[in-house]
Amino acid sequence: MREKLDALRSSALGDIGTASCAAELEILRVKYLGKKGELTAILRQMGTLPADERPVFGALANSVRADIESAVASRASALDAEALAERLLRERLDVTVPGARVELGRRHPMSIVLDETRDIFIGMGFSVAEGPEVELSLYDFDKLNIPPNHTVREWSDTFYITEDESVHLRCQTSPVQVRYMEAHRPPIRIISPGRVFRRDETDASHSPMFHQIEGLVVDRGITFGDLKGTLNALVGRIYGEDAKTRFRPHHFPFTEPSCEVDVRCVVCGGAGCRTCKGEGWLELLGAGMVHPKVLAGVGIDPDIYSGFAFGIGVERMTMLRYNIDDMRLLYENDLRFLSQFA
Ligand code: 2NM
Repeated sequence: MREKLDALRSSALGDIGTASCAAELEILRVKYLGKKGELTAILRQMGTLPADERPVFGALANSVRADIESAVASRASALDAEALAERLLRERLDVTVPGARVELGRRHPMSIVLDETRDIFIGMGFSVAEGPEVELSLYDFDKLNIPPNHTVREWSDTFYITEDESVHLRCQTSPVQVRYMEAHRPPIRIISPGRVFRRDETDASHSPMFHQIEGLVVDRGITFGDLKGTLNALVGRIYGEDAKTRFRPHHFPFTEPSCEVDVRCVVCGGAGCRTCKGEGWLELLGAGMVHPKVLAGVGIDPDIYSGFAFGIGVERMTMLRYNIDDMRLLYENDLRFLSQFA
């Protein structure tokens, strides 16, 4: 019996010491200490011993049990420690690896020019008005003193919303100003930025959709001098205080008198080059004193009030500002182009 117990102890301790995982260890524990295990089997034979030998073997059996139990416990904690060490190694994080860079977007060059222009006019006391892109020809033409058969009505061709041609995509943002004048009494100082649509083929300087900023001032005693002062202030802020302007007589149905405003060529300084086609001047915008018929049409008495208005192409202003030679660049969303503007 003693030999059996000693052999059991040494084989159990050997097996347990090399158990490679918790599951294997549990199988060994059951094998040696379980109800149907080897130690139990030996203890069952105790009954065959003489009564005086039983306590000695009982004590020995208990110490074998205790040794196996403590071997199981220490192997279990050794396996836990190994598993933890292995997991820490596997899940190790290198906190010094640089993070993924988040690319910041930037403003489109037209947004830069538009934001700046908006700030300049807000600084002069203007507010910003907006209106629908789908417009009545009543507001885009009739109330602007553009008669039924005027050629500029062809701008709206192919952009009709209704077959009778009374609703179309607006050709200018002037209808916003007409609507504003109908809803507000002078003094009026607004700009109306927005998308406009015209029957034009796409090329380096045309697009069937482009952007305008129109402006309108109506009050008692507004003169052409106010128009010149306001537009010179704008040009000075956008193109530099040494930029020169030229006001040329022109015709618009909705203003009288009307003019076009040129800025001295930003590329050659007036000497004549490819950009200004040898002229020394670049056409920038159209303007004029609001026609008395337009004022009367919105219920503002032209004998008491006068006003000036102007219209600028945002694409054109942006191209002159940054010396961009093809308008299509502004629509293509090519980051090699767009990332050049701060
Ligand atoms: C331009 C040129 C000149 C203009 C006129 C008006 C209104 F509504 F007051 F009659 N709004 N915008 C105007 C005047 C627009 O664009 C080249």
